[in-house]
Amino acid sequence: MEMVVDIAVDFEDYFPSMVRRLGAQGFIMELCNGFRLLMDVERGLITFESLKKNSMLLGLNDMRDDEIVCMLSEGDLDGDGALNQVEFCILMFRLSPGLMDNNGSNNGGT
Ligand SMILES: [Ca+2]
Repeated sequence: MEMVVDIAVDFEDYFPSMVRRLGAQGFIMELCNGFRLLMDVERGLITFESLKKNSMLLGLNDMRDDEIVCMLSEGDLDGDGALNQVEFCILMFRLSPGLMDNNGSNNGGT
């Protein structure tokens, strides 16, 4: 749990600014893009191997093996040991406490 919080600290800086820039819907699309970057292409799931291999793409290259295991077990809701797209998005939101609190008032305007 503490390790997950560690990872979340990085995301916390990053995600709220993304939400402000993209809006909630755009942010979810970014999450889906992130999922595709991290997933095992053949299985369509994020596995330990795919996460380890692809995490560098997202600048998470200092993630340790035990942090990856921790993140997977934290996000895995159906117990298959891997993250599907829904599980990944839910995990990302859970890792960003308060993220959606300021949603709705920043549409950018034209
Ligand atoms: Ca799962």
